[in-house]
Amino acid sequence: MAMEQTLSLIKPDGVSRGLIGEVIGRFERAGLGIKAMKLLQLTKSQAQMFYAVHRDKGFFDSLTGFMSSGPIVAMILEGEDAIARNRELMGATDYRKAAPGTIRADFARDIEANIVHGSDAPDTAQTEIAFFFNSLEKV
Ligand code: IDP
Ligand code: MG
Repeated sequence: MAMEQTLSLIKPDGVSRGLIGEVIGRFERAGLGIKAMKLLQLTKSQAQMFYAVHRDKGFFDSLTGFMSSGPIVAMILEGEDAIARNRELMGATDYRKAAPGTIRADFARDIEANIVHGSDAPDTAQTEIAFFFNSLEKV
């Protein structure tokens, strides 16, 4: 295990449904530290940049429309094995396959609007953190 940082997003559905505190509480109780945090709304083109890896997928236009449809919360989480532990707390992409007690199993009812994003590997964590935060915005 290594000390890691990862990017977490509470997606527009999580913010509009009043789940900011619920999601952050789960991270805090799991011992993940918050090293940066802000509320913002992506433009469609920023959402397209963030999700560029999915540009050839059939759901790309819908996904980036959804991700730019309202405010999101962006956070840097830090802890031992933070990337995998955040993904465990989130649950599988498809809420129907997410383990009981995970964020997506508990709250998502749509494969696209699934409450949270989390980086999936050290290299994507680094790129995604740099996409949202500059050095003055981190503790
Ligand atoms: P992840 O968020 O669990 O890492 P990815 O495969 O990276 O999942 O997909 C990014 C996001 O795209 C998902 O969180 C979800 O919002 C959306 N998405 C993934 N697969 C589908 C799909 O089959 N239909 C609609 N949206 C999808
Ligand atoms: Mg992903």
